[in-house]
Amino acid sequence: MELTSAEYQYDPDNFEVTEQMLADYKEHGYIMIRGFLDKEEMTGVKKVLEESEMRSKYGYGIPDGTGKEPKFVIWGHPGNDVTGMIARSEKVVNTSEKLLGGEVYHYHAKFVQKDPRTGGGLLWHQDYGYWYQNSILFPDLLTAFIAVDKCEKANGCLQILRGSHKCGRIDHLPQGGQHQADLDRVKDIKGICPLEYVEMNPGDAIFFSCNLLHTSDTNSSDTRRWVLLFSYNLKSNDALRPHHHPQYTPLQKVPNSAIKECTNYFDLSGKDFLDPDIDKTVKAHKQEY
Ligand SMILES: O=C(O)CCC(=O)C(=O)O
Repeated sequence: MELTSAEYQYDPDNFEVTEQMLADYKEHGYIMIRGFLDKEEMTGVKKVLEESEMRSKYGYGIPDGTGKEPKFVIWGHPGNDVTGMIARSEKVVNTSEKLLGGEVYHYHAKFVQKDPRTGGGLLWHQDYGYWYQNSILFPDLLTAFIAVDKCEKANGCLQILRGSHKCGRIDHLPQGGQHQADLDRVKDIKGICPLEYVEMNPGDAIFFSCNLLHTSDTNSSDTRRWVLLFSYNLKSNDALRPHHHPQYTPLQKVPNSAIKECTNYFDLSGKDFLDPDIDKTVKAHKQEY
């Protein structure tokens, strides 16, 4: 895939957030880092997702209002399995700290599964559109969205409105089990902020602002689309009140090498999986995975 502006290639021997990356994040609301996780790292991630009890025990759908639903697993703390090492790795955490400008904590992580042909979509939204309800006062959060599978138009890749984070938080209304941004407003913003289909290879990562408008379509292809999202909040922006995601908890950072060294694929203790019944911001559909 060709690199465009706000896109970078990960170099394991020499990676740092540059002034240009910071400027791109500020201007466009995201930066894309191709090859952020390599094949060996992704093999460990896939082993957790494919072989542990995570999906069968903690997964549920969140309907998109069209009769379809993407499936989710959401957890509060990183834990010590391979996905936890990624969440705590210097490359993910330091990048988030540089982009947000201070110490961050792990707000929560998500696994999103869109099954071939049946997987539902994500409605247009800003993450801060609903995180706002959790007594978080400033939009000082971001998400590192990592492709587990190849993400293309046909299987419902991420779509963003470049630069839309600058509009500030816009109104959201419940739709299906999700929250949807005011579509008249989204239409107006689309006239100014270009729509981009964010096609990704496994291991690519996009770091995006919690006010960036984004969506993704249903999966109309024969291939699955799995992704991982790690969200971080500034310590200084801690939620004022306890809610269904963690408040400030110091992150135990690990060196990047810990991702490959980790052989824990099955002990998911310490992750604090979210029971969707206590999540006041979505309506989940519990089902057999
Ligand atoms: O999986 C996707 O395409 C987007 C996920 C997302 O936007 C979310 O979970 O808030």
